[in-house]
Amino acid sequence: MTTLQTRVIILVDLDYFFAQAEELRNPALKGKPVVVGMYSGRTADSGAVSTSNYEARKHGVKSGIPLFLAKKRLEGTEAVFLPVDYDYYQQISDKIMQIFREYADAFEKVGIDEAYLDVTKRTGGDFEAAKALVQEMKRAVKNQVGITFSAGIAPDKLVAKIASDIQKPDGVTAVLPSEVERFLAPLPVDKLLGVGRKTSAKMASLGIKTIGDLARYDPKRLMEVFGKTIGTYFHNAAKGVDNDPVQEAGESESISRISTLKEDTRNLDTITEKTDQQIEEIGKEIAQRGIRFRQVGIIAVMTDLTAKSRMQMLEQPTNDLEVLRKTVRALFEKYLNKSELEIRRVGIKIAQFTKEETQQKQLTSFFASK
Ligand code: TTP
Ligand code: MG
Repeated sequence: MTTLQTRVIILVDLDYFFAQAEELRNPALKGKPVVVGMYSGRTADSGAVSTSNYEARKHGVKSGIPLFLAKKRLEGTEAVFLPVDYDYYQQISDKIMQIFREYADAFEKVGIDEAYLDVTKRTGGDFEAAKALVQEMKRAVKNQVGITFSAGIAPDKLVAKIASDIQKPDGVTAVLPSEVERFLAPLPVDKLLGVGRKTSAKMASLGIKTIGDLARYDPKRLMEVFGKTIGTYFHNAAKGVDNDPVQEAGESESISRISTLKEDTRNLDTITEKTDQQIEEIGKEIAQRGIRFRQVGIIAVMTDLTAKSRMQMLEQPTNDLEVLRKTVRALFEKYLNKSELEIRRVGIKIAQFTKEETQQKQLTSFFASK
């Protein structure tokens, strides 16, 4: 019998990120309301709040409200207003994401301040171990960068994301597989990705207010109302079912090169002379695209035209071509020991890319971001 292993997924979300980053470089801001604004430039106060710290939120100042309104609500306080400094936040984010990556079997960044970690393997599927891991990550990020974050731990991405919002800032909320439906049931439907104002109004007209209402609603009827794809998604989502893997954007792609040798050979130097040329080309492409790779493969087409491939996973994503050269050589060496035939064509393939900037994926881009 095959039993599907329950996954352990963590969603990490940096607390009041832009504002916290500002507090980090200027600790004198701490304790005062801090508002980071996107100034449109038309008049001194036109524009909107990007984010605010928790002091400012006490006064009703939050993401999206107009700056003039924020000013009004914070009148008479020591509030500090700052313009968005995206490059600086990006630097802080990069450092933190690098730390998070080390704690994950699989890692997926979904925005400047958010990422999913699949920690199933390293926790042995144990949620207590995952909680301890989050505490360790919190200490590492606090000590090495000076920023706090909140986390949700759950059997899938959908529930982890909702859980991460429950205790903020600096919180952790774990939802065990057996607790998923009970956890979701009382929450309003608009907590689900893809349920915006229009959809929740539509659902309300069907008598669906909470995620529990949605879970109990006839799935056939949902499909009639919202279409098959989205109706099915809503039904599964309400039950907390989400099989989307944690996967870095672009991870499914690969880059490969293959070419014919001057003569059929079993000579390792002749072979690597060819693959070195291929590596040079591939090197240009990955530099251009700003990607790192974790998987290295070789391809050998033998004199009898059978094709063989061998693959190796590196410890960490890299863009180091010397590592690629060594790995390719080692793979061919090992392969030649196993095979009698001469090789006619050789190739290499790299995959499992990680990219510096992220694209929002599938569902996240399918539905306008919430
Ligand atoms: P969020 O994680 O939504 O918000 P936050 O990190 O500021 O606060 P929380 O503690 O609740 O997680 O967004 C991350 C960053 O994205 C945020 O710091 C600023 C930016 N942002 C905007 O520029 N405009 C917006 O409308 C929102 C919601 C966020
Ligand atoms: Mg955040």
